Parts: sequence; structure tokens; C-alpha cells
Amino acid sequence: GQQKFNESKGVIEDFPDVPVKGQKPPGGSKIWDTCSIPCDVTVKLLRDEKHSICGQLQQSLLAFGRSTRKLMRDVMEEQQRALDILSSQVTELMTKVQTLSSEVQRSNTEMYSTKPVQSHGRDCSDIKDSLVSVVPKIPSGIYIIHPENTDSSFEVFCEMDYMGGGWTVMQRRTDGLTDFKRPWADYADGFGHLAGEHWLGLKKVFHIVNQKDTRFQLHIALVAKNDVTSYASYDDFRLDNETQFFSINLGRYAGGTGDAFRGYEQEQNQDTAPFSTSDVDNDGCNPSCSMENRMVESCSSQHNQTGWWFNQCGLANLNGSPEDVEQSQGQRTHILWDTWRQNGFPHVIKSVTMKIRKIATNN
Ligand SMILES: *[C@@H]1O[C@H](CO)[C@@H](O)[C@H](O)[C@H]1NC(C)=O
Ligand SMILES: *[C@@H]1O[C@H](CO)[C@@H](O)[C@H](O)[C@H]1NC(C)=O
Ligand SMILES: *[C@@H]1O[C@H](CO)[C@@H](O)[C@H](O)[C@H]1NC(C)=O
Ligand SMILES: [Ca+2]
Repeated sequence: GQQKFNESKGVIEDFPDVPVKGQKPPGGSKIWDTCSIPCDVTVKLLRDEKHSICGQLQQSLLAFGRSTRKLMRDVMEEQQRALDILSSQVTELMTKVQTLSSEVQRSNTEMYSTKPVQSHGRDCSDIKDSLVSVVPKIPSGIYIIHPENTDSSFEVFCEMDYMGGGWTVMQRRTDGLTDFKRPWADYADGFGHLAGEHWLGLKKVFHIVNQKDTRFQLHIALVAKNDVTSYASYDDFRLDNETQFFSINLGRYAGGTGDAFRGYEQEQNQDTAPFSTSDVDNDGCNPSCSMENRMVESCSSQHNQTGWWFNQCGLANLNGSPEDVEQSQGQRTHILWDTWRQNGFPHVIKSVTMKIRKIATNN
């Protein structure tokens, strides 16, 4: 508008020799008198006018182009700003999604990595079952378990390789380095080192095997001095509570060692017998038993102060010593599983482990 107006004014001003009617041209030329507007001037005038109109048009086109470009630039800038806002929002969302997914991932890995350490498995078979789909090879070792209906968690040694794994070790005797001459309190609470020789403890075993809707099997693995191995297994294993002195309850026997828990005769049968120690006498010799023409008052004393489910002593005591020690008259201090024999003589047992595992039930 304004610029154009100024320009058009300027265009007119730029033609100083354009003649105006009735006005005398400078110098009083004769041409103006004869031919007021000669043809060549008319042509020049027309050409100049055309030039001027073209110039104006060009100028306005330029101006229009400039303003259009400016408008387009403004629009594009506006769009760019909108795009920038959108893309920053998208980035923000992506970051949020990434944070969330990494949190989910972390909680997953935390769940799996803490399980072996702070496991809330109820026993080693429970731990095995929950890890088997996640860990290609579950290692044997010390795990924390929390049996149902107890307020305590405790450590146990889990054998994850032996015969399908999932075994909770309740006793191990291998080198004789741990003292098994212990009073009732120790046999109730447990002693020794879980990775080596130990007695898990009757209270803990009671908590494991007395969980609702569970059944446990007992597996006894024996190694003889001549490296012969064998086992005894019972398809059911329960303990009564402490007021019943943790009486043992055994199911059907299977294995290659013979059923020393039950022995050959009824008076040797330790099934359903309460536990005895040197200070708690439930051994069925009351006041005494006659064994090999000797009077025995305490089976625990006869077995070097160890604890077991003695019944008129019986043919089994896996808490005896694995070491060869000279036995005084009538003493039975060695690991005893009298039904496991070779050529009529009992094997000399150099190591034993007692382990329990949950039996899959339908309910
Ligand atoms: C014409 O242009 C001059 C500068 O060249 C400016 O000062 C003046 O304001 C303009 N006039 C109009 C009417 O736009
Ligand atoms: C122990 O078991 C007996 C028989 O099953 C039961 O009567 C008793 O209440 C139990 N005692 C405890 C402390 O649970
Ligand atoms: C009883 O056990 C101890 C080790 O706890 C051992 O030194 C001792 O010789 C054993 N007694 C017999 C008679 O074997
Ligand atoms: Ca007695």
C-alpha cells in the first residue's frame, strides 16, 4: 500500500520531460508547436508507461511474494513449534514407558535372584518346584525355608542333584568331626554345620513334615567302608509333637539295606517310638532291657550318649560315629543299620545322610 503509493509517485517524478498540456516546454522548442505530441514521443511515453506499470506490478508481486513467504514462514514456524511440543510429549511418554518396563524387568529379576537366598519355599522340594522353570540347573546348598503355620524361617541344606533333587537334609554324618553326644535340647533345636555334619533338629523337621495337605518321604543313603552304597526309603514320614517326644511314624519301606527301623522282631521295632537322649529316657527299657546277656538301662548310654528313636534299643541308630573306635563291652557307638549285611556281617558304615522330600498329592 504505502510503499506502492510512494513508488508510484516516485515513478511519475522520475519522468521530468513528460510534457503537461498548456505548459511550455523548457527551451521553447518548435517541435511542441507543430506536433504537440510527436509519434516517437507517444511511443516512448507508452513504452515508459508500460515500463512503469510493469515495474509497479513487479514490485507488488515481489512485495506479495515477500509477504507470502513471511506468512508461510510464520505458519511453518507455528507448525514446527506444535511439532516440537508433540515430539517432546512423545519423548516424555517413551521415557515413562521405558522406566515402567525397566521397573517391571527389575522386579522380575529381583523376584528370581532373591528366591534362592530369601526363599519363602516351604521346604527344598517347594524351592525346587518354583525355580525349575527359571534356573537351568539349581545348585545344592543352604536355602532358607518357611514352613506353613510357623512364624519362623530357618536355613536348611537342599540337595538339588540327588535323585531328582528337592531333598531337605535332616541329618548328615560323614567325618565324625561333630559331637553327637548331646542332650535333649540340642536334638530338639539342632546342631552342627549345615554344609557338613549336622542334625537339623526335631522341632524344625516337625514343622516341615506336619504342614497341611503334605506327605513326606524319608530317604536314607548309606556308604559302607568298602564304598558300597545303598539306601532305605519310607513312603511316609511324620513326627508327633514335642509333648509326644517327637515319636516317629514310618510308611512302607523300599530299598536295598533292609528295614532296620522295624528290625526282624516286634521288640526291635522303632516305628512309633518316641525320641530318647541321655537326659530324656523313652527307650522302652524300663527299668532295663536284657541284651546279649547284659542289662541295659539306657540305650542312649549304650550308644555313647547319642539321641535316637530307641526301642529296647533296636537295630538302627544313624547318629552313631562313622569312625572306628574301640568299643568297650556291650557298647554300640558306631553308625548302626544292622539289617544291611554282606556275607552275614553288617556293613561298616562310613557315611550317612537322612533326607526328606514332599510327595506330590492330589489334594
Ligand atoms: C513515503 O516515503 C518516505 C520515505 O521515502 C516516507 O518518509 C513517507 O512517510 C512515505 N509516505 C507515505 C505516504 O507513505
Ligand atoms: C500334641 O499332639 C497331641 C496329639 O496329637 C495333641 O493332643 C496336643 O494338643 C499336641 N500338643 C501341642 C502343643 O500341639
Ligand atoms: C564316644 O564318642 C567320643 C567322641 O564324641 C569318642 O571320643 C569316644 O571314644 C566314644 N566312646 C566310645 C566307647 O566309642
Ligand atoms: Ca530306659
